[in-house]
Amino acid sequence: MQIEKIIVRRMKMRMKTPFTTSFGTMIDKHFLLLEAIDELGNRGWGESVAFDAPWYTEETVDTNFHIIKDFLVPILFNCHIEHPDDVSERFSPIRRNNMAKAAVEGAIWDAYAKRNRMTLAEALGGKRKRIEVGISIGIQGSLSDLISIVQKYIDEGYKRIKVKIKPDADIEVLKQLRKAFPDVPLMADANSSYSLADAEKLKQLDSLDLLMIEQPLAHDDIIDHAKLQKMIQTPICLDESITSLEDARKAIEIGSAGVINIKIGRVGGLTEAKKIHDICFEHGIPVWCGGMLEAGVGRAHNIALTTLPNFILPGDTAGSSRYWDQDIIQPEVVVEDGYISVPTAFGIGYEPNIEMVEKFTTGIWQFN
Ligand code: OSB
Ligand code: MG
Repeated sequence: MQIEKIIVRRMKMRMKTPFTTSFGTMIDKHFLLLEAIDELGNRGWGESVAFDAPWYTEETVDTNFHIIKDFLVPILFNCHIEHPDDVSERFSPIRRNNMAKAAVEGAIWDAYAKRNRMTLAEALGGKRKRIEVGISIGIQGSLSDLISIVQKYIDEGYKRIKVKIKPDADIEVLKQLRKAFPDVPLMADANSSYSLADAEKLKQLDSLDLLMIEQPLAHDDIIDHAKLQKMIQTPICLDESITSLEDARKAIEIGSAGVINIKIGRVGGLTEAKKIHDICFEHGIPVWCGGMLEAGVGRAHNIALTTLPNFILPGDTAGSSRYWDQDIIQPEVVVEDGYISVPTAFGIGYEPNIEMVEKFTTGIWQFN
């Protein structure tokens, strides 16, 4: 396979409701949408998950654009690709910039699957026909707002509730939530807002029967997480800290995590995501697919990845209607009774809705 053309669009979509984490609030979602076209005319789609500011990782929409335009596209145009696994190999001389790499690699995986007349899930080796879905809920203004939002998503069928916490909105909120929903599978995501000095406070989580606590400590730490895991019963799930197979291997070896959240963008693409899935499987560490407030193309990639066998916990792969009045794919991603049916059309399995894509495009560049 030879990639002959790459189209990059800068997108801006208004979210249905703002999303608040321990870092701040997001109102509009800015991202890059990519198309990779091969010598036979197969078109693959990819979505960069970097945000417009570097608060989750160091990448942004604009750093992704720079890395794609000036480094990744030239590499691609100079190589023949037998299999999408070759792409991460070719990109390996470029340090980090994982979200930029993943966006390009994702478009190539889609083109490769279409070219070989299979679904992206099949191309990855996934077997599941439907996937279980949870929901991630941002920090709310009041406890009663939070409770009614949780109720709404339980009524929609979501299989697991994740809430964001931060040091001045944590244990008491979770206690009240547990009281209101005694049996619901519940977890909390701290997005790195604590340190080991908070261990005594975090121990209080153990009485709340949480599925896990996600990324309580620093975004680049695995050592303190291992120390904390020895002090608390609640399984620690790593998100920000795992950016590669090597990170996962080391974290498993020292006991930093009982669970790993895999995000395709954070780890540099589907090939690396699959490797992390596999090493976790070998070591009995369950994984689930995280989310980055994706539009439909990114969502489709997450769904395909989640068909692999060790994705045994519901992911943050909510339906299109979670964030969008209208998504950029058709059909939209629908959640029914807490499940998404894996699409059966070739490649990512959803068609970009060109009218919507154009509506949300703020810039377009073509490389060939
Ligand atoms: O930490 O998982 C996270 C959103 C933005 C940045 C980081 C995270 C999240 C979410 C939402 O939790 C996941 C989603 O619904 O896409
Ligand atoms: Mg997280």
